[in-house]
Amino acid sequence: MRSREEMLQAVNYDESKVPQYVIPSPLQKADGSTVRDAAEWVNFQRPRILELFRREVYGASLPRPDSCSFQLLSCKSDAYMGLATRKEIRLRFEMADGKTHSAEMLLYLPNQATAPVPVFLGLCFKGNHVTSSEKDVRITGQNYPGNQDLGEDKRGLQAERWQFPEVLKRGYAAATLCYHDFFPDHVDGWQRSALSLFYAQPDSPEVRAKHTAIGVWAWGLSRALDCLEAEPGIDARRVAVHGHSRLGKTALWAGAQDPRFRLVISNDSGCCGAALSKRYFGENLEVIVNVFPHWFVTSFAQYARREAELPFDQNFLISLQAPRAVCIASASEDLWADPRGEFLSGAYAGEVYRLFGADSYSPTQMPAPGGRLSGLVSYHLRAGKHDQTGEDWQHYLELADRFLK
Ligand code: GTR
Repeated sequence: MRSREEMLQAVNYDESKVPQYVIPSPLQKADGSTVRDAAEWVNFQRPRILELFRREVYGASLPRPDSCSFQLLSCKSDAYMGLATRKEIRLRFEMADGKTHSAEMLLYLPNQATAPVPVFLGLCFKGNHVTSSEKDVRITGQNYPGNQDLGEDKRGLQAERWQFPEVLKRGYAAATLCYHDFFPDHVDGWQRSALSLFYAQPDSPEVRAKHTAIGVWAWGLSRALDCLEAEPGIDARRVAVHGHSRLGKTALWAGAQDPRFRLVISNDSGCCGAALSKRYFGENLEVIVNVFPHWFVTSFAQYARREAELPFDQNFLISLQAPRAVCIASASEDLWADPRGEFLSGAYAGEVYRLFGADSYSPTQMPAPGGRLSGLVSYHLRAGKHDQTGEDWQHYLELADRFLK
């Protein structure tokens, strides 16, 4: 095995060194024939591709726990100077044998609403208190042992990434939970993860072969949606799921498994998110499976440095969102995430959208920095670095106005 330094030195940032590659078609069936229509896609091919990703990449889907309860921890009717009502809700999961696990949601509902509203749901990195500029949000994310990053002094640090006041003014609710609540993002996070509901030994080779952190985070998004369905102020048929970077990968996997998500947003999700693996540009499979082994089923490591042998690529993951709206966002300086590879997977998902009478953009239409392509499959390239900013949100809100209202 190569050392980490050798692996990082081998990372390719040169477009002229992208290998010749063939992008597999999600429409091609195992017998070599091609899916002909939307019914065959929905009933035959889509379930097979989902199963492929479960087995090869993100792990088995988890069921609902035996019971879930939603406990209101706080309610503030004049959040953001009267713009919103803020709720903090504990999601408590319980199994018949008594095992429990919980997570905490931060939810803002726009006060101007006269009817149930659509909602943006996303997991956050450092705790709910880091997403909001309000100083009295409960500190969450402490399920990540020893993380000094999650304290009082980090309040509001990533509020820019969430744009709550703007989202609320536009008539949307916004919800978040910390991803560590579901699976602490660490190679040894298994024991404290929600997998403990389902397994006596979550940290065993058998469980690692079958489940992943990304899978558990995606499960958490679906459980959060269960909670939003119980919330009278929310119209749970109009939900956007979004995520940045590793949580963008997670949003795509959540959208693939749970069709209740009507708009699926991937921000700078990169390798094993929206980016095509076979381009071997920026982060590659060798790096990602070695640095983040808990994100993938154990056997996925077999494709490290063997991207050409993958029987699928990430255009399949985008295709699993069809015919719902999907937005792929890149940042021009975020070469680690391969903006062109992220763009192309959306283009190559077009053949599945076409079965539904929709379409994507073409592979030749890559916009310059600052440009956007807006449709059922949409893409934008923000000028700048790996991040999620107000500019990204302008496109998300425009798409939500179109597809969720
Ligand atoms: C990086 C990782 C990326 C991306 C990113 C993030 O270290 O290599 O795939 O997930 O972290 O989540 O910020």
